[in-house]
Amino acid sequence: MRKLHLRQLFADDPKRGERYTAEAAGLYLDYSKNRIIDETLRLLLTLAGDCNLHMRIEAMFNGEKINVSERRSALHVALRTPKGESIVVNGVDVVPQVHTVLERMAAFSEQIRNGKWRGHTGKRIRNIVNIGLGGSDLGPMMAYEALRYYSQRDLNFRFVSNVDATDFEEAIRDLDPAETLFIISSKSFTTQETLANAQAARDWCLDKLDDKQSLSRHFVAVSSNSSKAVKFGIDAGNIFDFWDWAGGRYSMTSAIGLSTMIAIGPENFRAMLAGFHAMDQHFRTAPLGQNLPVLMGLLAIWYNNFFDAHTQALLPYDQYLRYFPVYLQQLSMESNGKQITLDGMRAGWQTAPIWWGERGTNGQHSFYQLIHQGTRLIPCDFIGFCQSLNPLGHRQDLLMANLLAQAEALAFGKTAEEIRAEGTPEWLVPHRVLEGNRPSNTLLAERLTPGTLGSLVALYEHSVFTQGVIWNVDSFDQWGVELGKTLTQAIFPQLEVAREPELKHDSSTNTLIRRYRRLRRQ
Ligand code: G6Q
Repeated sequence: MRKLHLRQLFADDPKRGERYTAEAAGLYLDYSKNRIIDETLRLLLTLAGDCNLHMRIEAMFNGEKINVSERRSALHVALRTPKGESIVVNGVDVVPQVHTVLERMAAFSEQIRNGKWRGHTGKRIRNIVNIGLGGSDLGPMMAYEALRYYSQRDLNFRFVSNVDATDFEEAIRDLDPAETLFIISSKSFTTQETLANAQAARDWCLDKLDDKQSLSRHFVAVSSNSSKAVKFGIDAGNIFDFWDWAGGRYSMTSAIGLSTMIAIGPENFRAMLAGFHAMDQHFRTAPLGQNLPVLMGLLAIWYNNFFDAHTQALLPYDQYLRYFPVYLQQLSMESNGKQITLDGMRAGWQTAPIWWGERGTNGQHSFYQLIHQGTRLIPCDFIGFCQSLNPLGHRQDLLMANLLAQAEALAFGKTAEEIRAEGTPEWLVPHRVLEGNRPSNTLLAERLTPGTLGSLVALYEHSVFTQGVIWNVDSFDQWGVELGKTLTQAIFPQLEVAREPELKHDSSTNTLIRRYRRLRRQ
């Protein structure tokens, strides 16, 4: 396959661009510009079979404890399961719990949206600030931006995540606390950065509103640790629950999506859940060879493990999807950035590549050069829509022409003969050659709606899961982030203490700490 060129594959089979396609839940996938033939697909599907992908999908949907290292289910699919269906975990049907919380979220969102919920001084809430980090930030931030078109425009949304105080200060600089609602989003309610920002928000409100009672009108929490939230000072009636079987990076359809629901309204939020659910059902029931997440997952394996590709580019041609690559980065890299298999052995193969990306056409004028002519193979996912939410003359056609042209140029390139035929001087010919054969998927949908966003996110969730199954890793834990947190706790007091306690780190860390202390004092 290494020697076969996409030019040849397309010449050999005029129907290739129609054959290598699949469609589900409002998404059309063209995977014909991949370096595969029928035999490749057959072998990849056999690999999926050998790894028991079907059984693992069922295990996930049935609430089995597939998060082995944390002994938990990974049941994000329950968060979008329609009322009346049932998923039992530890003897409890979780679907009614999910809907109870969704209904509470809907009632609260409506009150904020229609102005019935007032701030402490009687003013209407105009600003919603979500404070959270990682899975409690990226999903809400991405979804708000993606669905901004559907948002209530007299409400103003901000997302604060960084422990760098600048994030908080810049977010609240122009806000009036009397008109501001803080959503403290933290599953554990122990995340240091989130608590620091929540504390800053509390102090800011108390400073301006000068009454402890005011907090109950300006603070709500989303957490599975309500006792910690109450201890912090959140009114027990202002806490929206979620569960240990909903992992952080898979939680945007839980109460972590409260800011999204306030922005777009309960009806649109439900449409988003329906989009997720449609893709969930497709993943569970479609034959593997026509299954979008499975196909995309297997293609990712193909390049990662057989072509030694190190990265995967995500290229949405829609301004509203500007944070989609950042969101997917966590989804994939935190899920599958592992080297120990489910049996506790070291994986003898590469696992997750680096995911990165940018909106088209911005990326084109930045890093596409490397994808076209660099020495590395970078598989690309192009994502585009047939209708613009903001139609302006021929701009959508122009945008989509760019997407289609890039995928075409990557696949087919331009040969030396073609360049010579244009009268290019011989010395310039090699510089202008684009060898092509650079693979891509194209995902096309009619229009960016809440439902489309739901199916798009679910597509990637399940593609990531498929890859994790093949690599035989636990896609739902994240132990790698722990050590840094522990060391931060150790170093933090060493930076502050004036008498400079003895440092017992390595010579690099010690020297950096001493330098920081010196300059910090000045
Ligand atoms: C995601 C991770 C992680 C988590 C954050 C925030 O899967 O678990 O990104 O979401 O560390 O955690 P809390 O919601 O507990 O504050």
